[in-house]
Amino acid sequence: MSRVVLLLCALLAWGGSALRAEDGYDLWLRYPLVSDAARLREYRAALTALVVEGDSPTLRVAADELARGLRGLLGVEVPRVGRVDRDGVIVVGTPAGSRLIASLPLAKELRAVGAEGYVVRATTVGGRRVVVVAANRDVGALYGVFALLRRLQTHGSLRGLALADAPRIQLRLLDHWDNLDGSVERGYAGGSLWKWDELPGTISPRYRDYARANASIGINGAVLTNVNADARVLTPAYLAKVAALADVFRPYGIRVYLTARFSAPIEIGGLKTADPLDPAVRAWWRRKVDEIYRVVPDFGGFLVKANSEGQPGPQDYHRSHADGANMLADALAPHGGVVMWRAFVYSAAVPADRVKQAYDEFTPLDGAFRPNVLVQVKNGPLDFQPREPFHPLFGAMPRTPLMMEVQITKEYLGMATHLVYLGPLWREVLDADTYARGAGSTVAKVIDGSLFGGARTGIAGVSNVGSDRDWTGAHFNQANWYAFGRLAWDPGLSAAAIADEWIRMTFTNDPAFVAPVKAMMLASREAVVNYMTPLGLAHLMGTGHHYGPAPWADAGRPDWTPSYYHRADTLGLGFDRTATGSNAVAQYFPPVRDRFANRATVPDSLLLWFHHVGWNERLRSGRTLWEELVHRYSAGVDTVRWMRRTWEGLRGRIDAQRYAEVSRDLAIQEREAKWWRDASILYFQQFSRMPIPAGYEPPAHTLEYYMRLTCPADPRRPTCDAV
Ligand code: GCV
Repeated sequence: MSRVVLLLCALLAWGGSALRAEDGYDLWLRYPLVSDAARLREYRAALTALVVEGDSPTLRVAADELARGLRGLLGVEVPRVGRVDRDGVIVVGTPAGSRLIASLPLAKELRAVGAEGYVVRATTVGGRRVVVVAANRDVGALYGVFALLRRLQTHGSLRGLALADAPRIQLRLLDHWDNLDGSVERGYAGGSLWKWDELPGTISPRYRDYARANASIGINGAVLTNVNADARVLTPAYLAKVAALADVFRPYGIRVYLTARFSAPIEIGGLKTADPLDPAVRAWWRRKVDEIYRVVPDFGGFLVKANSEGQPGPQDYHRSHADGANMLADALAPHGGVVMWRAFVYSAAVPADRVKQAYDEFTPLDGAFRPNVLVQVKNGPLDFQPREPFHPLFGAMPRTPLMMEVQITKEYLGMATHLVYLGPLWREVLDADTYARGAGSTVAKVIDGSLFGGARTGIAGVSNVGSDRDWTGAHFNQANWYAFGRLAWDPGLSAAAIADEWIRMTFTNDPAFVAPVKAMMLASREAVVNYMTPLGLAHLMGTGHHYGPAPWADAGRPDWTPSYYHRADTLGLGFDRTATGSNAVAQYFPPVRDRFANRATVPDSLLLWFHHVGWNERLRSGRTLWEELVHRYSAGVDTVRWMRRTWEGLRGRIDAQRYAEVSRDLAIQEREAKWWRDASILYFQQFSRMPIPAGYEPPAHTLEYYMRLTCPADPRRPTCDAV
């Protein structure tokens, strides 16, 4: 080894062992020197040089990423060479671009992984040991490179290396709720990443790092703008900015999409109407779409929120959602673009239970949409609550491709500061059995197309990324971005396996750190359910800002107020959604419907979602509803305390900066979990009129005190000292 390389190794090793401060910018792509000496030796022997045959922007970024990763992980510069001239060469490419890859017996495996998949395996070429990263398309090779790097980052063995994987869902998108003024709706990580005022002239290096992070987890699309859309993004000046972003993202396999404001033909087109059946409106959208494709040739399509929460839509002209979606779909079809039409619709004017409305509006339209329309459905029928049952539309529209939309940003789950790992929440929804075609008709099979055989599939996560240095406002929020991508790629992955990878890559492979942190992450979702909305309660937060508990709030639109949802009275608690109430339960297929409708079979976790339960009724635990409620609220706080203690025991195992920042956030979380517990218990106690059972910590203040508390100005870093 040359002296320069040795020096480099020494510097890198020192950097790794000294636990230098880290600010989180590098996400799970930190590539620190491998700390396990035996693994490091194995890797250095197995990975000695790099051959990339073929040339394209995607192959170039794949090669750059591999070189960068190996430089960090192995502490040596792995040279690019022209051929397999030694043991340990990594060969990257596609059969079309690389004669070497084409010569290997990989045809069958490559056929199985399709357009975006990859095959990574240890083999020999001309008697020399090599590692091949092969794919049918360049983007597959990029994904294969990230898979290989993941193996190294998690200190996995290379012996008998044989990875072959392909995404099960086609559209794997981040939906940014970013506004053109730089703000982010429900964003808790600073402002928008997109610097509209600087674009297209100035390209922030963060755009490329954002694309790298997304590609590393298989995300292949970004909807750049808020669903509460601004038509100006469709004007030439903004399209030039969009094109500049698309240029940065393209090598990483990421397409851009935009939100289409339905009234754009009026607002920026000078028309008098946006009626989707009006020929002039249809012609305007066709011209607009043609214009977009002239500047962004691989534009993905439109995401639309229509006739929902004040947004314009086809119903303004007495047309259906299908009429609106199909008009846009017709304009996009010649270019291969899609429309993602959201099913998040409900109206204050409609007296029906809000959670029933999307199903009622959309099921009659099944089969009425053009083939390039996907209907985008939130995971639950209400609105990204800590726990909801799965949305009854899943399984109920067999002739329409349904995408699932989840929220990565934690609007209702503690915003920036609370440590809540969302893997278990998403796993629960994906595993839910709709029974649409009998047992085993899971939500995952609806959205990956395997249940109804649909040609188009997709999943979208409302992004939690912003301009903060750590991207997501807090270190553990990065795990949710990561988990979303991994589950979008493979909706069968376990939440624990994803957490394991993420911890190892983001912090350390030290087992004394990985195991307890994984336990914290896996417990965190149930903790937030318990301290905010136990037993199937929902929507108990402050109106508008959605921060902190306010079960007492009853002013304004009924379906935006907690009292509409919890229905507490002196008899009991919960929303009767059975046949004696709103009958929302009838929207599920049997036997799910019967299971939820029957007080004896409904899971405790959804009890108060479907039933109004008497305060003295006994639950499975043997405790009465009132006792169980207090028990769950208290358990939520106890879990957070345990998380804090666990974290305190990990001091010194990671860098000081991230350790301290997580400690600070956990302190906030504990304070606020208590706030939720105490305010909620005191509020419900007015109805139960029962004392807090013995053995539980009494509330710190009176109900009046909590009702007077105002939301901190900055919910990202609350200074609600009074809590
Ligand atoms: C973008 C919830 C949020 C809104 C959001 C809406 C939606 O109501 O509070 O901020 O608007 O969902 O998903 O359209």
